[in-house]
Amino acid sequence: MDRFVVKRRPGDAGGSGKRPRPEEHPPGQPRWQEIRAEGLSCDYRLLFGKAEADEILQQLEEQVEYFEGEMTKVHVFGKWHHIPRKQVTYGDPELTYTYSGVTFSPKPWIPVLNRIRERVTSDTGHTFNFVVINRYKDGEDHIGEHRDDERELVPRSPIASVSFGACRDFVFRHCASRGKNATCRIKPIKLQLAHGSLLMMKYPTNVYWYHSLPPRKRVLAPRVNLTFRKLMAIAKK
Ligand SMILES: O=C(O)CCC(=O)C(=O)O
Repeated sequence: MDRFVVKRRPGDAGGSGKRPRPEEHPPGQPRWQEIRAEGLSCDYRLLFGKAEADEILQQLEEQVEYFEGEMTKVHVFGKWHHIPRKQVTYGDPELTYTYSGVTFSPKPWIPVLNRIRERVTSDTGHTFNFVVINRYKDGEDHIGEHRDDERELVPRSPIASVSFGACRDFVFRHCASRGKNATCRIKPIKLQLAHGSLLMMKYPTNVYWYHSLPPRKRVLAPRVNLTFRKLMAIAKK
């Protein structure tokens, strides 16, 4: 079994303590950290310097309008639950996204989201037509283990996850190593997603690995995460 491999310099992004910002990268050093394990392929980097990330977070806090009412519930194992965070989707008008029993229609793109989306595209070469935004008011807010494997996703397209605000743990768990019926013991992979960072989750990560953002009681500051996706328009039933 391949072990988790991160190609990075000691003390580089994702850990605690002082992290170098993108503009501080010495020439010749790779800007991307490659995260590899069996069936997992992700790349991580700081995308925005601190000043720009601060400015974008402020704009997101002022301009993003989160879902309310029925749209804040999900249907899991036959029961409706309030999600322990705020959520909203923005994107191209003809698209919808069905997640945990609820179909989400996107709000129209706003300039701050286009700014982030364009930066991701210019940095990675990938285009996106939809974004799911999650806001965690503090460390009590979280998202449970899941895979992003909805049928609307363009097959094999990557998901670009951009984070602002509090640095939070992000955990990958292999599907064969979950719960009582685990058939093997592949170690979970824990990352820390920093302010202004980009995590590219590439094929086949979401086939084999679940991910979550667990509660962290000691985190007091808010965090906003945007997962940019490439969706296909699905005919309505
Ligand atoms: O907040 C995060 O980093 C994770 C978000 C997530 O898992 C999702 O949008 O599917």
